[in-house]
Order: sequence, then structure tokens, then C-alpha cells
Amino acid sequence: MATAPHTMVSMAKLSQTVTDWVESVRSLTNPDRVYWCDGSKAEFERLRTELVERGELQPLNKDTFPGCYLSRSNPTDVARVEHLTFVCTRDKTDAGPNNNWMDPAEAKGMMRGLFKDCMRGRTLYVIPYCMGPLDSPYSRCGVEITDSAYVVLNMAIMTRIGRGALERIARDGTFVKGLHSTGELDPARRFIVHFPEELTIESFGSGYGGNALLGKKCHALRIASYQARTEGWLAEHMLIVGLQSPQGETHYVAAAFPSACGKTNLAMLIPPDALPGWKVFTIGDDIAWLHPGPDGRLWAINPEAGYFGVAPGTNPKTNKNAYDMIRRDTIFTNVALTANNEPWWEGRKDAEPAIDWLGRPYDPKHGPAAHPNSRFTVAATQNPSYSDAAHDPRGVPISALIFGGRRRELAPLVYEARDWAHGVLVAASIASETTAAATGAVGVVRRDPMAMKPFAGYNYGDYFAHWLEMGKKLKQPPRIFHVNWFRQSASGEFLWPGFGDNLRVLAWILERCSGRNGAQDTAIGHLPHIEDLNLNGADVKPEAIRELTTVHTDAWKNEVTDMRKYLEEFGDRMPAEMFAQLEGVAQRLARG
Ligand code: OXD
Ligand code: MN
Repeated sequence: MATAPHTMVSMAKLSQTVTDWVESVRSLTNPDRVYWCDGSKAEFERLRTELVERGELQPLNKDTFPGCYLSRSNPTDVARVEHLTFVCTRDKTDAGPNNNWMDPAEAKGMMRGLFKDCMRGRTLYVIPYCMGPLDSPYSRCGVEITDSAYVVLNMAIMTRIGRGALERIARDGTFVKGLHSTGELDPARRFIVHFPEELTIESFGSGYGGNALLGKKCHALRIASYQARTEGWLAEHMLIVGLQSPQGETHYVAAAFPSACGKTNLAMLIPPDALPGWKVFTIGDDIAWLHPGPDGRLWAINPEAGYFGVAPGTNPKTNKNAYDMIRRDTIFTNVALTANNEPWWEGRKDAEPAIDWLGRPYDPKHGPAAHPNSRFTVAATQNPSYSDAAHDPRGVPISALIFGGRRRELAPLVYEARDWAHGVLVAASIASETTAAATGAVGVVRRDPMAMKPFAGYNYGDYFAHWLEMGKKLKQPPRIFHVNWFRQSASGEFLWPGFGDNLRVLAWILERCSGRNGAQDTAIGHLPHIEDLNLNGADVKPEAIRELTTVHTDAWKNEVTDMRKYLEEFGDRMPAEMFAQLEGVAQRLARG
């Protein structure tokens, strides 16, 4: 790599603690070269060219998808691996039953063995990065060391990398250490290990996004959630979106959904023609860092600078903004190709696949053409609905927190928690059918409190206690809502059209936040009066909307029993308040 040595030397000088750590990793991993990333455009282009020359990136159709490239993963390395992901706290209970745990000393020994000499013949890249705007007090920095140039390119899109981050690390005096090697991509030698007490991540044997782009799930959720608890804020698996009503009132909401439940689509929602005058602005599509602000409200920043979105299903109907934004300067991973070298995925209706994600001629007998978890990596600024407020160091004030699962049955379209503490129970009760974003069975219902099951870096009991405490710190806490876009009829049809029509639900939520809408007071919370939902021009049957706004007492009684069992799994770490809130629901259900 032709980088002026003086640039590297002066970068390295910026922070002695970083330099010392890089040196210790260098002597362990034995790379041929050490390269400090400066985050420049020239560097990005150089690395991309190298990957193309090595056949690891393939340029796509230059006329229709300029600046776009395809990366194909090892077929055994296409998703996060929760069973190989560990949280290593000194006390096992601190990691909680929601995490896999390993003794930190044992984990370090095992990882040392894997990392020993693993970069021989390779380049060690040092990526200083900042999660969040460089000048925000809410941002936090890290350094990822990796032997993958693909990781450097993705981190350059997804975070703010280079000199600015290193300067901030020198000022802050602290950073998250992330060490990554693709190793041999052998699933038997693959581990994603976190040491939250030491703000350290070690990841070996995978090149896939969530396992390898350490700024994302590993830092911005697992390590940051732990750090947030000690510092008095929240790191959450939430999109952040601004909504401007036809009357010109703007509210920001943050919303948590399990992986692959449409967060990116909701963050970039296009108002349907039947709702004129609404405007939607994207702040973030996956992660929110939420801090109590000086005014007693909750303020959010998006720690990321790009999107690592699921490609399948993206089309002008489901997400026109995303569809337009990924027509240039995008890295595609594990998509299929058309005959004229365009990227293709299931749901891209305006073309046909010719080559599947494994590089074979497409044959439907082999299954989908694109991998179901195929992805695009793209700068957030390419999103037509991108908001400059995403750069604001103060963040944006949050009016509502929204939680949604993927529930075929039970959960109504929308309901509001009675207050913050009840909202914590509502958020803790989200559950979802599993998706392709993680390896394992698809379609099994699992509890996924706050959509953080794979990402909370500590015991869920302590996590709920922290959430309850946060409510007490806020003079004007956001209201808390639960939504369910995925309810089905007995014959398996979706009762709600979803996508742009979800704005109808958001509009009701905002009216609640402004104190203008009444609601039905039910055992589980406040549900809309049907006449308060704007259904003008909506393709929803009256019996569907009745069903979507009905609470089925017997089914909810079963849900309470299930939830009680679930909370009990956390023993005495589970705050009594959670059981008290659940008892409240049980009693209201018993009263009918
Ligand atoms: C993601 C996920 O990649 O949640 O965002 O799996
Ligand atoms: Mn996610």
C-alpha cells in the first residue's frame, strides 16, 4: 500500500495508548505490514482497487449501478453466530442467562491461541473510528484492528474513521479495543468474544458484518449497553426517525424491532398518497444511543454513519428511498446477479437473476438466488430522506419509544403503556419469529426484550433495572408504545398492509404524544378508538381493523403466565417492579 510513511507516523503519534496496543497485537499476530487508516477517499479507492485485483470484489454494471461492487462471503459465513458469541464478565451472573458466558482468563487464553501468528502474510489495518458525530459529547470511539480490507471499506462507510477519530481518542483518553481476524473462516475456529469490563472485543474466524464490523453490534450495542449502564444512558437496537405532520409539527421517535422486521423500511418510510403533507426524515436505521438531556427529555444520536441493510424485499413499493440510494456507491454482499451484471435479490421485481449468490448459474432448484441475509452497505448521506439532524452533536429529542415484535397472533396493531415503568414491561415482552439475520431455525417464536436479546452486553435483570432507573431521571420521559405490523388472520393473510401505511399508526402515536387523542383503556394499555385512526384510502377491511384493536383476554392471560415464567429465569437479578407491573396486567385482565 502506497501511503506516505510520515502520515502513518504522525497518526500513530497521536495516541500512545493506541500505539502501544497496536504494537502488542502486531507482535502476537505477526503481520507482514501495519497500516493506519486515515479515512481519506483516496485510501478507500486504493483499497477497493486492491480487492478487485485480488478478485475479492467484483465491479457491477458501471452504467446502471456506478460505484457498486459485489462481495461473496464464504458460504459458511453469512450471518451473525449467536452460539459462538460470548460475554466474558468476571462474575458469570453479570452476563446473565441472556448471554453465553466464558471465564475472561480462559477466553483470553483461547483467543491468544487463535490470534497467534494469524496475520502472517497479511496486512494489519488499524481503524480508529468514532461512533456518532465527532463533536458530540454522546459519541464514543474505538479502534478496530483487522486483517480484512473488506472490513476497512465497510467500517469506512458505517462509521467515522481516521484522523478525526484518533484525535478524539487522544482527547478522551479512552477507546474500545476491537481485534478482528478472518482467520481461516473455519466455523470450528470462530468466536466473537466481548470483555465489557475492559471495553474490549475479540473476533476470530468470520468476515460477516455483525461479527466483523466491530463498531456495529459488538461495540455500539454489546459493549455500549454495558458502558451506558455505568454512565447513565441507553444503547439500544432502535431506528430514529423524524415525522413532520401536515401542520408542520416535527416529532422524533425511536423504535426497536428484532432483526429483519423492517427497521430500515420504517426509518425511510414514504408517506402514502392518501396522507398528503407528511414528511419523514431518517436519523438512523438500526442503533440509537439515548441520553437524558439538560432539559429532562431523552435525546438520541445515531452512532452509525451508514446502513448495512438486508437487500431481499427491497423494491420501489417496500422502500423506494433504499432502492434509489443503493443504485450507486454501494457494496453488496451475497446478492445474485442479472445477465447484465446488476445486483439482484428476491423481491427486486424489475429484472431476472442469472447468477446466484454462490456464483453458479441461477437454478430455482438450488433455492433463492440471493442469500436471504444478503446485504448492502451504503453511506447514510445517500438516503433521499436523510436528515442533517443526524450530524447534530446534541442529537434529537425523542417524543415516543416504539417497540414491535413479529407476532402472528395476540398483539394488537398498537397500544400505549400506562407510564414509563409499565412501558419497560411492555418493551420487555416483545417476541418475534426468528429471521435469517442470525443462523439457526427460521420461524420459531422467541422472547426478545427491547429487541436486544442478541445484543444486551449484561444480565437482562440488571438491564431492566437500569431502564426503570432511567425513567426516574427524565422530567419529560417519552411515551412508550407497542406495535405489531405482522398480525395474520386464521388463514394466514396479513391484517395490516404495513410499509407506508404504518404512518397511520405513527400519526396516532404522535397525536397521543401531543395529548390530542383519547384511547380505549384496556388491561394491557391504551388502544386506539377506531375512529381516531386515519384510514382514508387504506386497503384494510373493517373486520380486520376491529380484530387489530381488540384485546383477547384469555390469550393475554396465557401471555402473562408465559412472561412470568420468562422473568423468573433471571432469579433475584430481576427487579421486583417488573413482577409488580405484570401483576397489574394480570389483575386488570381478571377484572375483565
Ligand atoms: C442487523 C441485525 O444486522 O440486527 O442489523 O442483525
Ligand atoms: Mn439490527
